[in-house]
Amino acid sequence: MKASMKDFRKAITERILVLDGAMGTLLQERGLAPGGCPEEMNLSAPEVVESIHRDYALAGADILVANSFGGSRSKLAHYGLEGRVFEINMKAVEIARAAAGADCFVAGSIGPTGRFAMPVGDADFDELVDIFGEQVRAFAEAGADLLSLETFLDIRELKAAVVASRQFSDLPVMAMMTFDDGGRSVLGTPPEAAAVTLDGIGVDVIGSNCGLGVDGIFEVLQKMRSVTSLPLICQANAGLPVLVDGETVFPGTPEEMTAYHERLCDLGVRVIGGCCGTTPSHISAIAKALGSFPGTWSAPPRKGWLSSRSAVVALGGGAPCAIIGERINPTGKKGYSEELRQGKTRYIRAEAMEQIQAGASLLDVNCGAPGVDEPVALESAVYAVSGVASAPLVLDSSDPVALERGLKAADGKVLINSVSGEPKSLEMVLPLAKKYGAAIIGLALDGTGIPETAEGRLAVARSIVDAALSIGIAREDILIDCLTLTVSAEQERAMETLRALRQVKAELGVGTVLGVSNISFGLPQRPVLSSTFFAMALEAGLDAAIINPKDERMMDAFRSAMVLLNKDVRAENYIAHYADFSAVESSRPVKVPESAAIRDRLAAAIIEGDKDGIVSMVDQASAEGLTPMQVSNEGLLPGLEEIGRRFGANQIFLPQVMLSAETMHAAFARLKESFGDDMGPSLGKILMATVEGDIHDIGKNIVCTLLENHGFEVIDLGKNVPAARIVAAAREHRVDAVGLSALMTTTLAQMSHAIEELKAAGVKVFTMVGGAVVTPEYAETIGADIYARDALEAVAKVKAILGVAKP
Ligand code: THG
Repeated sequence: MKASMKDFRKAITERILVLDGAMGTLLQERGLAPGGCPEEMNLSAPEVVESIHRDYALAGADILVANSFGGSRSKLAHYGLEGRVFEINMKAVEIARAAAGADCFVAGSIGPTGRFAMPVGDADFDELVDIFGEQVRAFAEAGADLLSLETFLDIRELKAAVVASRQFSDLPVMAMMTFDDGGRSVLGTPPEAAAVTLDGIGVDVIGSNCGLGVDGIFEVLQKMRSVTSLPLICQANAGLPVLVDGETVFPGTPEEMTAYHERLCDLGVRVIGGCCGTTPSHISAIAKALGSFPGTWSAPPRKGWLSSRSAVVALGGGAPCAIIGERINPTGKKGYSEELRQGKTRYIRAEAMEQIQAGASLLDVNCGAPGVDEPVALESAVYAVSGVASAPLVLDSSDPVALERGLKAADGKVLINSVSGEPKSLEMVLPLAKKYGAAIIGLALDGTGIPETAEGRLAVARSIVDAALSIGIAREDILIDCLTLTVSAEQERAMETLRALRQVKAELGVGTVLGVSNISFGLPQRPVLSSTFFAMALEAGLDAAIINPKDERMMDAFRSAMVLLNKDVRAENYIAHYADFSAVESSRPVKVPESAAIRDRLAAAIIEGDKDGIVSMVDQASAEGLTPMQVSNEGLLPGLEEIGRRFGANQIFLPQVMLSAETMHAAFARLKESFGDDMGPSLGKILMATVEGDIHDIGKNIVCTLLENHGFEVIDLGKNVPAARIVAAAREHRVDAVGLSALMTTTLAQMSHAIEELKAAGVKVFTMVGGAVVTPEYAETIGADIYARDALEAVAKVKAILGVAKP
């Protein structure tokens, strides 16, 4: 093997490399017959191929891609050339090398085989690895510097190509998929899922080629960046093809290709080339434009993810706990065991769908039962589940042979469940995770069983983590199971599991998983106990839970804990699940189109809580000549009134009200920026305070926000405010009303005291009271003018009493 002097892996850390442009179209211009085999020209017309490489090298390319894209056995077979795979691919590298000189890298190019992988087609994973392996061996033998896997539509075929690249060489690998303008590959994979899968399997550079212009590829790469810290590659077409006089023309000019360079560089794109329709003049423009860009880039921190063909799920690193559906498991399920023995998958498919419906984000697949050929069963189970559910998979087996079959059948990045601390398990299972790009669950037990103490389990966990790291499995791809024991048998050890969990997270910095329901084995009403243990484990920081998602008690505990642990932002999932959903659905506005009147769009933005979108809408309204008063009264306020109506009808809840209020705030801030003091008069001045002795001010703050958003000027004295200060401030600021809040029965008296003091001092203002323990009767007793049940009622009643209800 001729090793190159240059190091591609190092080079991409130092500068952005230019890759060449299209090969096929130039070959046609220079003599390739219509319908001819492009790779055959490596043998019959090497000087033509070399001339194209030379033109790209002269244009400034750092990487020349060998003419081997269709050089696989299965592609060459169309031309009767399947016997010459080695020769054609070696020659491809040699020709490029001749043109490359000392400065350019040479990449062996691999494209799809043109066959479909099982179960859709008849290509077996091993067969695909074998086909790609022939090309890889030829490239390595001929001294290529790296491999370029391009234009893949099937993520699993691309995985096979990566496995072959690793198995038959140690060359750096760039892996690219092609996406259409709907944002997925033809076979259904979005950029995020492609990126997670390829990141997992350990390639050097990921990205996209073909299919889209540079604007489209930029969007694809942005999505990839949201889930990966790897360097990226961009190989766009020269725009989208158009038909001119019956011929396909790529209209993109060299200048258009470079318009995205700055954004690409910021994103961590380290290789930029061209695909269909690009020529040496495009590459020359790219090289010139890149000359002025900074060379270095620091990768963002890596995060834990799993993927399927069509979706990704975050794992660990602060993400909400992943729910792993446990029901595809023959334990205690006679029907499923029987189906496994008969090779049927009806139960599997039904449970896959039902568990997703119930809220599972991952699916555990376990096929181990007496009389079952586990490797065969696991493969067909993976195909069956992948066919009906988009959730990433958890392969539940301790048999390495079964695991490997499952790993070959899976489309995305799976979680292996599990490896233990026993040397034999580590030796057999960890290399599988590395080879097929899977994450792993490590069980905190070894040959001597489950250690009694948390410290003992931590020690086993540490040995698993060390072994995994040492063969190149990333820390984010390791979860440790501290093992749930049955509380009925060993009651004193339940808390030991949670103690171990906290230690593993703190000391090893890896994620954690538990088979939660084991805890309640042998006791009545198991879900009662299991769900409480689950809540405790979530508080301890559990990252993934193997549970029955169809058990409502378990999911109740989960959804509640996610709110309390501040992982369910604004309680959105909780509300979506538990609010009267039919009412919410029916009250949702028909989506307001872009073309709608700006007043309606402003209202809709308030209702939706579109904080980001509202600023430009306010600008548009101003540009259309609306005064701040009109923007507020005819756009924003009707939106807020609708929110109030829905809140009153229990169709939405406080988090959404607050989001709408924040949206309102953003709109007002923008109006103030543009109009300064020309905002029009305020509706009135309101003094707000939480009374002395009381330090609860959430409710009072919400009232302040909403009053402001409705056009009042608010003076907020804060919490724990003595009556004397309230009186002084009311007099000083000449306010129209004073709002007082108290949350505790013990501070109610202070409310009464403040109102008495205001009266005694002769300050003529309306008074309003509210807070959890305040009742309308109490308000009347102490002589308050307004009792408000909640913030929206406060606004409405203040407006009414000041006579500013509807301008
Ligand atoms: N850790 C890890 N993996 C695991 C476990 C673990 N995998 C298997 C198991 N434990 C988690 N999965 C299950 C699956 C089913 C049941 C419990 C855990 C179960 N089955 C009922 C029974 O046994 O009676 C059947 C009742 C039913 O129909 O649901 O409870 O700890 N890493």
